[in-house]
Amino acid sequence: MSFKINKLPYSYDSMEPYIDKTTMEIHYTKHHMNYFNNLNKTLKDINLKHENIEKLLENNIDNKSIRNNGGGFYNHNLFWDILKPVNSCCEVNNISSILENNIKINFGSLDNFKKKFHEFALNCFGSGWTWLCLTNNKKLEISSTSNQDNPLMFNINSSIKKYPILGLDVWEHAYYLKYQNRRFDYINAFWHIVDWKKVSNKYELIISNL
Ligand code: MN3
Repeated sequence: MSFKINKLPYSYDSMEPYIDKTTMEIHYTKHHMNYFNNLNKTLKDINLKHENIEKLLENNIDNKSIRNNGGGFYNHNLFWDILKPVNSCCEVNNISSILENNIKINFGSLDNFKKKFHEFALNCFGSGWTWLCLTNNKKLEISSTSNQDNPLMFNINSSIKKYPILGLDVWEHAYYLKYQNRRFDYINAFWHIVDWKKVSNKYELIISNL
């Protein structure tokens, strides 16, 4: 059984001016597609059956191709999912009070959370991702991972399990055409296109299963 790829639910130019059309198009049709194809090829080659992408990543960290390509496939799916087109209506994209309350408990305020997340994203050395995760003890944690790793991959060896609800791609391919070396500006731009409703839905789904 192979994974299916979702079409982007918006056009490549719908994140303008925060993420440019060419970057979105190359990012989705080349980078994401490559991870997707390589993941399915690997699963076919080793004849591996799997339940879902999360379990696959949690249980196969020692397989380099699953780690890199499965990670890339999962990470980008999450990233596309939590972005909203610039011209979409604002109120439907609002954060839920239940998530905002937990952010206040863990970070003091939504603004403080964004500042702290920004620091992590800026200081993520080389290529990687910065995450907001819900933990199995119902806390919210910010972390960064290298390459196409994500926090799910480290759950199996940890008593604290982390489940991503928000992720930012800080590989240069995600921003270089428009921002060149200015990752700082790219991170600031990101907040304009986060779909907080989607992030809230992920939060609520995960917490209801803890
Ligand atoms: Mn990417």
